[in-house]
Amino acid sequence: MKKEELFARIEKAIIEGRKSEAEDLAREAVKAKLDLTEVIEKGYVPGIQKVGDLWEKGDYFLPELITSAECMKAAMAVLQPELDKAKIQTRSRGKLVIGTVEGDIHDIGKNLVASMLSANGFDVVDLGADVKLEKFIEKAEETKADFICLSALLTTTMLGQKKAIELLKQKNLCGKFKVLVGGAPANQKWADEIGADGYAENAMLAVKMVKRLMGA
Ligand code: B12
Repeated sequence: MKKEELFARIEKAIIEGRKSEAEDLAREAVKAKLDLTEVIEKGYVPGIQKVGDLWEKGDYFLPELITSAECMKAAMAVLQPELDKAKIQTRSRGKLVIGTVEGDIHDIGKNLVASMLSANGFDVVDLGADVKLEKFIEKAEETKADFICLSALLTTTMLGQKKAIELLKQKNLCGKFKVLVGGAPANQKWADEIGADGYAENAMLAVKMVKRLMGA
């Protein structure tokens, strides 16, 4: 099967919520030794984005959304160990604590950012979703992280990104950790407004930005 055909089938499997097919296609990509980053960016991500569009148009409802999200997770479970194996660097390029802020259970995008950073040689401590702001800071201190990465998908929860930076200031920890923000409602203007060190629109750009900030 041609690469483009595989990407199109992956996208369709995510949109139509066919979990075993989404997993099988991930296995096929691994077997064909394709660049898995490209497979994710050109197959899986466009799939879940189209699901979002369908939901916004009112063509999809919550059950479809959940099914597609599960397909995405199942496929990532196949791809993640392979991405880990492909890590070229053995010495860590830096450590990051990442999670979705409290009140927010969206974790697909955050997981992609974590996967890509990990595949690019960074040490990633993934705290999951709906994470208390204090916990980000505690873990960053405990693990001596370089970055705190805050994901938020809701306009309400993105305020947690601002609060986390305020909390760091209160604790006199500003400057100790670089804070990165992301998620659909965030943008560069928001990042500047709240005093974040960086913002990236997607997982690939997040890797680029972290590398730049680490001087790597
Ligand atoms: C899938 C989905 C769900 C799934 C989540 C499953 C999961 N495990 O994540 C389910 C069905 C559970 C869900 C629930 C809800 N959802 Co929802 N959901 C979505 C949907 C369709 C796609 C999100 C997604 O996964 N996108 C794909 C990933 C790849 O993109 P991404 O998340 O943006 O991440 C990329 C970048 O943003 C960036 N990034 C992400 N995080 C970070 C972090 C850092 C540090 C950096 C640098 C970069 C970065 O890189 C990522 C990869 O490229 C969006 C619609 C949309 N268009 O976004 C709505 C959406 C986010 N949901 C929405 C809503 C309202 C809800 C609910 C409140 C619905 C309800 N009434 O119950 C609940 C939320 C409950 C809660 N407390 O969190 C709204 C938010 C509206 C708003 N402006 O606040 C949206 C925008 C839909 C809409 N238009 O109404 N949802």
